Amino acid sequence: MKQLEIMSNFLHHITQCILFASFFLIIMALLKILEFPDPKLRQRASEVTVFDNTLKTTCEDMLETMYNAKGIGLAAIQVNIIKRIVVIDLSEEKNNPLIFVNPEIIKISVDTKQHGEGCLSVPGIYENVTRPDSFIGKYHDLDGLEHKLEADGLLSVCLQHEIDHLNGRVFVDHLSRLKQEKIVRKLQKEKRRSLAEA
Ligand code: GNR
Ligand code: NI
Repeated sequence: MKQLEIMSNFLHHITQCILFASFFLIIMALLKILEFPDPKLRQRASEVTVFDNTLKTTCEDMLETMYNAKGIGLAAIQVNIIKRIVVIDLSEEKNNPLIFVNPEIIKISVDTKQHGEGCLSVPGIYENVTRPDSFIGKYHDLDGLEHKLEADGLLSVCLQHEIDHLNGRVFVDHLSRLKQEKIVRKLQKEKRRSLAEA
């Protein structure tokens, strides 16, 4: 009898947990982030031509995924959506989501700048990358309207990093072969360690 009571209590708890979890699944979707050197990250993403509610939902899911992972930017290709969509939030309070559909660089500055970069698809790696200091570009918003853009500072760094993703490029491609090999080995070691723990 006592056993039956424990069992029923246990089932009650499990049911509550599932209800609780599904509540969150309804209001947000965390997407799985692909990790270097996954060949899926090497595809060229295709232009967005339809500006519908599916696109809006995709952007919301991407923002949730980016905030959850503590990133400042995310390209759709990183979550296995092969479309030219980028989300960014550079604000301290994480309350300024920016969405760039079909972002394009028109003109880069001659000046270059070195900046420390990390990537949600290359966890735990942080290296200096040299890129054009600023650029002029364009993008579409969620309604399909085209906007012009002059990016400098962190927005310039981050958008160039994201546009690289859309073209199948990852920030480690800008590093020396030796550094790239070291990074691959470090990530493999990290993966083996986490598999052994599980
Ligand atoms: O979270 C991120 N931080 C970051 C820091 C310096 C330069 C670029 C970035 S983007 C990165 C998130 C990411 O992987 N976007 O693709
Ligand atoms: Ni990245």
